[in-house]
This record gives sequence, C-alpha cells and structure tokens, in this order.
Amino acid sequence: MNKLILAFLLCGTSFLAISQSAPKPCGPLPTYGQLKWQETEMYGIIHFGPDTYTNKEWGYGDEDPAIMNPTQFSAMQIVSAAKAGGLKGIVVVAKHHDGFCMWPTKTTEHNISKSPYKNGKGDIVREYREACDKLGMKMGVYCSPWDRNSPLYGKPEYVTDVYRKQLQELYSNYGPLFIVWHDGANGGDGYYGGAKEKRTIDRSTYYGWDETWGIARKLQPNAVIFGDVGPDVRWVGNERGMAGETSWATYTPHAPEAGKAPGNGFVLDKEGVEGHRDGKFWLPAECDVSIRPGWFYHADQDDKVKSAATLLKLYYNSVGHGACLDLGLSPNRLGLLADGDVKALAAFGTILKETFNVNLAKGATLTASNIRGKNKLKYGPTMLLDNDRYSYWATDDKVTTPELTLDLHQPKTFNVIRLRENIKLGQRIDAVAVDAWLNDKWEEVATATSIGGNRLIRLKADVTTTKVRLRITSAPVSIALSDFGLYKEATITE
Ligand code: FUL
Repeated sequence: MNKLILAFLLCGTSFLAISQSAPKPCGPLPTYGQLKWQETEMYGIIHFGPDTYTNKEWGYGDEDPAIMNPTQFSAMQIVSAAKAGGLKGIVVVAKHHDGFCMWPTKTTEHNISKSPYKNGKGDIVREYREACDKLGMKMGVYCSPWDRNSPLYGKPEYVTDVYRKQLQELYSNYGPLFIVWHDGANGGDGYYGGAKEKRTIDRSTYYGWDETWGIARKLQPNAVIFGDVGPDVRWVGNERGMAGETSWATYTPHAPEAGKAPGNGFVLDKEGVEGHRDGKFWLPAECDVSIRPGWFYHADQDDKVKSAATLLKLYYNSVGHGACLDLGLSPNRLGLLADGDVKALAAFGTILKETFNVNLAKGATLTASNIRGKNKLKYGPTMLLDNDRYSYWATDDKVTTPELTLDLHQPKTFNVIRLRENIKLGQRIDAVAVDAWLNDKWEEVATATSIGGNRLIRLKADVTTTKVRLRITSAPVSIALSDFGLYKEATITE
C-alpha cells in the first residue's frame, strides 16, 4: 500500500513537472512581423536621388529629372557592402521629400522614366530587389508622405490618388518587404507643381493613417510599419543612433497637444528614447543614423564617414538596448558607395562577426536557483546556450528574482555580456546584475535594465574568471530568459 502511494506521489510529481504550463504572457506582445524585425537587428536606409546631384538634403521638388543619370549605379555593390557590414536588410528610399520616384510609377511624371538613366527604362527599386534576392538580404521601402513636387499636396486627392497609389505600386510589385517606412517630416514650402508656396497639413489627420497603413496590412502582412507613432516600430526620437540606457519595447505615443491624436511628426518624440514600461503597445524602437553627417552623399563629407569603432558604439547603444539599428548609406553620383564607406562597413562587420562568434559561456555548468516545475528539459538554464531566441529558462510563477551560476571550469576573459528574453511572452525583466568570482568572492561587474529582445552590456575592462553569477534583481512576474552570452570583443583593425 505504502509503495503504491509512493509510486502515485512520484508519478504525480513528475507528471506535474512535465505538464507545468508555460508562464502567462506579460503585457503587450509582439506580432510575427515584429519578431522577425527584432531578429533583423541591423539594416540600412539608402538615400540616393536628385539630392545626390544637387548636393542638398531636402530637394525643393523642382529638380529636372535629367540630372538623375548615374553612370555606374550598382545595387549589387551597395547591398554587398551593407551585407559585409553585418546588416541584414535595406530600406530603399523610393521617394524622398522632393517627390521624385525612383521607380516608373503611374502616379506622376516626376519619376525615373523621365530621366536619361537606362534611356528612361530604369527602375532603381527593382535593381535593389534583385540585388537583395541574390545576396539573401531583406528589403523595405520608404516613400515620403511629404511631396514637394506634387501640385495636389495638401489636398485630400494627394493622399487618395497619389500617395496611397504609390504605396500600392511599391507594395504590389517589389516582392516581400520586411518594413515600410513613414517619415515624420511633412508639410512646408515647396514647388508644388509651380505654385512655390508653403503648405501646411494637419499632421494628426491629413494622411488618414489607419487607412493608409491598411494598404500595407493587406498587401504586405508580414512587413512592420515604422513611424513616429508606429504602429509596429517607433522612432527612437533622435537621429544619433541612441536608444535609452533603459529602453522598453512597450510604448504609448502621445500628441504634443492635449485632446489631439498623435501622428507622424506630431508626437512627444523624446518619449521614444525610453518607451514606457506600462506602454499600451508592443512598439520597439528603431535607431536611424547615417554613416555620414548627411543622409545623402556630399563629396565634402568623404572624410567624415563614421569609423568602425564609432559604428560599434552605435551598435551597443541601439541593438544592445533592444532596438534595431537603421544605418543611413549614401551612394555617390556614380551610383556607388565610396571606398571609405565600404571599408568602414567591412571593418565593422568583421568586428561583429569575430566578437559574437564564440560564446565563452558554452560548456559551462549552469545551476539555477529555481526551474519552473523542476522541468529541466523544458525550462532549464541550458536553454540559454542553444542559440534559440525562443527556448528559455523559466521560473515558477512566484519566483521573480532567481539566480544562475555558471561554472566555466577554467579562467575565461570577456568584456561583453548578452541577455535576451523570450519576447513571445512579453518583456518581463526590469533589472539584472552580473557578478564574477574574483579574489575568492563574488564581485558585481555589471548591471542592466529593460532586457527584452536583446541587451548587450559592454564592460569598461576585461574580466577574467572561472565563475559568473547572474541575478535577476527586479521583475514583476516570473522570468523567461532565452539567452546568456559572454564575449571578448575583437580588436579593431581599420
Ligand atoms: C528624416 C528626413 O527628413 C531625412 O531627410 C531622412 O530621410 C531621414 C531618414 O528621415 O526625417
């Protein structure tokens, strides 16, 4: 009888352990498109157009299409350089504020078919698509809502007959897009078909964003929509490539005027830096910053291209804070990235590859203070080392501040720590600390807040130790951590 009870209890316990259900999700959750976007981590945004030839950043809209005549344009050269830099996709600026369309659109004469490029048979957007497909890179598009060429700009017909039709063309004819990009700069003076005047629009209502976004939802259901107000990816609020030291994936956009709806170009953008812990939406940040001072190519900025070391710093401050980095690339008048830009990208890509190639925590013996339902197979800490963003170490519901010890078995030297949550269950962790076994005791070497999809901690100095301890110091719910990595940053050779 006793044996029977014992057997029942044992079975019961292991049954309970195995059937232990997954932690309940916490707060807003990412969509499929947002998960894929998070995995992308870094992509480029390519500004090339009439401004390249007029040496401007914002064309007035009266540029003659005849100036668009790159003699050596090579999407392959540009996208290959981006790939060498570790970027996984590009956003093509298909139309900037000057209204010039880089594809042969039916919506306006102001487009590439009216230029001498390929005798009016050119399609720059298609050339990028083909290069991306050949190189295994993702593609997105940016079609500026503000159009300083269109005579209709400011009237409802511009939105319905021009802008939305342009989006339809771009979303229908250029394959799968991972992101569609909407700018906040809109309204002001411009050519407007010869009117040459200032036109202001109501930024919270003019573009009818809900309906406009609906085009992407229908034609590109897996693409994320970027804008100051998302709705899938938010602007970080600066063009310096910096997400906050604390940066939540959750966010509630607020309008600068009470009682009005926020819109692109009409938002309290400083709030984008950190997001909101209690934000209503899963709306992580994109950090856009150019490799050069300007977004377009200017010959006098050839000596101001960001170095690999600077790009690396931007990487830690963006990708390392749970955001994605959108790096501006600027082909020159020939239609190529200049040598200096190509070299900086290559050096940057090499450092990243060499740094993150070897996780020094691999092979460690992991001991967790708690494992959900004691189910090691499903929720044990070995899940942290399997390179899967969605397998995870989880704790029982009541355990929100667990600890994990890693016995590295031999001295290892690192200066970068990586943590990731399984964001399919939301952003759960507020803060962590990492200790190293030094001088026969635990010494705190790092702390961090807002873990989310990716958190990189770059240490000021190397740490050499045989044992590391991770402490989750604050979380409102049980944890679901998917990754723990220790890395030694590669040396920069430029
Ligand atoms: C800004 C634009 O006004 C710039 O010209 C550039 O395109 C940048 C990426 O977005 O808001």
